[in-house]
Amino acid sequence: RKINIYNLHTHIGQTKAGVEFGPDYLKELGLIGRLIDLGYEVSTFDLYDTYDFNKFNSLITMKNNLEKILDLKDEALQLFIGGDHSLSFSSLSSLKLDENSVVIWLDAHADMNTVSTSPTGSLHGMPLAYAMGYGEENDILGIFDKKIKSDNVFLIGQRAIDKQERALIDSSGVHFYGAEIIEKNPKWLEECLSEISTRARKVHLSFDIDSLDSTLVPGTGTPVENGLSETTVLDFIQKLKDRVRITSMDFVEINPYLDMKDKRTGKQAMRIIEEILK
Ligand code: DIR
Ligand code: MN
Ligand code: MN
Ligand code: MN
Repeated sequence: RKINIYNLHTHIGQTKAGVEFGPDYLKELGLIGRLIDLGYEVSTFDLYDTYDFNKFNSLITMKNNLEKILDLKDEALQLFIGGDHSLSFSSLSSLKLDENSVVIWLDAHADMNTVSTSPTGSLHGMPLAYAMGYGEENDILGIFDKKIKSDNVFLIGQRAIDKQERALIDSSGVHFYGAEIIEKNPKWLEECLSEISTRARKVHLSFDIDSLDSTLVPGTGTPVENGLSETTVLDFIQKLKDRVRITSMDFVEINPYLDMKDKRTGKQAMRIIEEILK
């Protein structure tokens, strides 16, 4: 088994210092050793945001640099560790996902704003909209020469959605399993998994650590209450793996500067990533 780890030390997608050290934090918590124990042959690559004074240019530089090193030969699992969620502009566009790929967005947020709808201007709140072809042609939309079909997109765990994101969720046709649906409808999991597995055998999992409840992951830039439990996430992952193959994954928004007290978020992240990769 091979795994390529791309440590994308992004931070320009949001405002809090420290998230760019997420990959170093997981390394310190023993990630590489665990992967070797699990039988992986591990390659790692590191890329950093440029200080371009123009965030769009920095995004484009990251994407171009990733494309130069991304090794899509052989059957290696591609793991993109952040950094903030703006790294998905690079991962999703470089992977050249096609009609037969499903994208799962596990996140407290929908990340479906565009430059013109975003209330904050934060790029980490936008990658999914652009990946599906929303946004303006002359801005960062140019990053995606291939768009992802909204009917192949599954949002899971959301509970902090901006007004215009809500409208786009409804009009775009993405599959929506927000935190409230998960809590109230025990049938969500079976329904969601069968929808996923009828669409594709290969899955890109975009995992924002803030999908978990804020008490479990205080060390993230925008923690949100009423979130998913560890059991819900692990159960979903185990059953997902029974049905499809996770071929690529983003693992984002772990901020060690916000996790100094007891390393709770880092340890939680390690338990989840091990479960996904074992
Ligand atoms: C919010 C927050 N929807 C925004 N997004 C976050 O700024 O667009 N995404 N935190 O992870
Ligand atoms: Mn996110
Ligand atoms: Mn989020
Ligand atoms: Mn549909």
